[in-house]
Amino acid sequence: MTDLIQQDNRQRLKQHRRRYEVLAEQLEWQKIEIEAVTTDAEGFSVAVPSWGLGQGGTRFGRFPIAGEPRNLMEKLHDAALVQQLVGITPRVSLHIPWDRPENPRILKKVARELGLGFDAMNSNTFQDQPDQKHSYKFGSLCHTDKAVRHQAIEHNLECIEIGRAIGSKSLTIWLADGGCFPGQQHLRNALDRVIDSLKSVYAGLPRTWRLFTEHKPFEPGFYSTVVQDWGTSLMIAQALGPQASCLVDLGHHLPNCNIEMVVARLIAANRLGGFHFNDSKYGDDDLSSGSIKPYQLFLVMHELIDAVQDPNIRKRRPRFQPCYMMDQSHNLKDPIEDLVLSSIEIHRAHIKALLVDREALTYHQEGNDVTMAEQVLKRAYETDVSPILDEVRLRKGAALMPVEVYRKSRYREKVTGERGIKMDFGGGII
Ligand code: PSV
Ligand code: MN
Repeated sequence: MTDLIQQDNRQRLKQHRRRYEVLAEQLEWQKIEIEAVTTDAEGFSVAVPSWGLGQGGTRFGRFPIAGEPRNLMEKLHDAALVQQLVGITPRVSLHIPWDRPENPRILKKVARELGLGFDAMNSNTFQDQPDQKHSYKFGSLCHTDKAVRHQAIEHNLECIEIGRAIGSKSLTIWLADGGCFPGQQHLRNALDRVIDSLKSVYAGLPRTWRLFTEHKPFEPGFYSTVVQDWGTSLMIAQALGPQASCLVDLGHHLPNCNIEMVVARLIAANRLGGFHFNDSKYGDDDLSSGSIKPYQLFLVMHELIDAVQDPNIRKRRPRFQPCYMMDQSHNLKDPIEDLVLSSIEIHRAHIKALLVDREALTYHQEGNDVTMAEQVLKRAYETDVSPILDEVRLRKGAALMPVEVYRKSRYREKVTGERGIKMDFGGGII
């Protein structure tokens, strides 16, 4: 792959250099030094979800493609390929038990050889497993039965154990716990039980680790969800302690929610822990990042960069750096292509947010000049930063045209011989 990338890059280099120079000149007029932006952009990375490497499905069905990864090792190989192509996805986020490794130490070694590390661990108490003693049908950490809660706590502790062995530093907990009908659950007591259970998980957290709670307003509970919004997620983090914070999945909001406001509030409360990037049009949460609301993605990034550059935030949290992860699992696109392009869209929003003239923005905000303030944001958003994105990939030895190179490599066709086709047409997320 490396040879193919270099060969393809060579053919495009001249044109890229020209485009980069034109943008450099354009930014110079705005008193922005392109090299400073590119250097900053080189520090960007986003984790790949292991479950996004397989063909996703909807709850109505799945359309398998040939050559899907059959196990964790094959998923790692695909993740390494994504990283080779884009250079900004050096970590994978694992989901247990889907990705339970036979030998975590060997897994860590293989990953290192492939140039990969591990991001947050994800626990799964939203499905029953064949060897499981108690069912999660009526909840896990919130369950009325102590034995079920205990089983869910133990599962989360096991995720931490595996994570420690492979070099992860955080645990993300998303709970499907909730109800489908009014009266099914005592709304306050269910939350009390979740907080109580989470205290036991938190007690098992290594000192250098972080625990993220991920809210979601509905699905699979269609009437109520125990951790339904950022307010509840914040209550939990505050009840647990300083190592707990909130994870924002961009698809987990009710329609028209102002997500950048949620982000700003969580930053203000010092509890923004991380992101699951994806996009959403209606009630879905698996569309490719930046495919539906790219301006929203930019505004979210603007809040993040604003916080990173704010000396007051830095005083409180010198290393303010929420974890960036993708969480999408597409049912139509080739997952590798989807992850490649999505990581680039998130990076694009990040770079555009770096271009915001924050001094001018503050000036116009203080003077209540609505038009000019908005224009500052729009100017950054409307700048075509593709040459910077390309330059970062070039400097990292990745591809100027990643999807084209991937298709040229015929990777999917090549692995199909070995992997075959997973004849799973069932509904579900994976
Ligand atoms: C739930 O919809 C979610 O966003 C959580 O992050 C899960 O871990 C993931 O999706 C599973 O697909
Ligand atoms: Mn998620």
